[in-house]
Amino acid sequence: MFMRIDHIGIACRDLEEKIELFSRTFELTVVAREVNEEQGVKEAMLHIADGEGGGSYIQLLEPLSGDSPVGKFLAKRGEGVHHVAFGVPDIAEAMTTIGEKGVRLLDERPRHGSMGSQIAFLHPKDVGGMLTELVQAPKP
Ligand code: MC0
Repeated sequence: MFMRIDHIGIACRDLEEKIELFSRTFELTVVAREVNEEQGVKEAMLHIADGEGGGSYIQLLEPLSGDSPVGKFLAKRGEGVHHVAFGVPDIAEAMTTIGEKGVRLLDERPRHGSMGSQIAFLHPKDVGGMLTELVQAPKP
């Protein structure tokens, strides 16, 4: 199964402040902004590089409410790395293959993600404490 790093998701209390910090520090550019009500986040994607199968990004995430996944994470752990997202060519196939290895899927079917992608999460307790996301980029 071919995988690449699609993005690293960072939990933030103030999205605009962290966009300014990451843009200034690493000279990255915001290429997309979105409010994803289903996931309970307001987010920005900062482009790092392009590679085989798609780009790689830093994803900054501000929660829409305290009881959303990122809101609960901030209350418990504070700001920082929230998840790592692997890009896969076929998300349904990746979910089946990984699920058969005994890793719990947090989504029964792919959901809507950043920039038109399809996404699904794996339970952090089954992946060494790392909340893991699978991403299938939209077809060009
Ligand atoms: C919770 N845990 C984590 C974690 N969040 N471990 C590592 N990284 C994280 N981000 C740990 C907790 O500390 C706890 O461990 C255990 O997992 C269960 O957590 P909980 O607090 O009891 O349960 P919940 O209700 O907070 O659920 C956690 C869970 C949830 C990961 C299942 O957040 C979830 O379903 N997340 C997937 C969706 C998501 O995160 N959406 C936001 C990004 P202990 O040892 O204390 O028991 S949306 C996104 O990123 C989209 C827009 C995109 O990329 O396109």
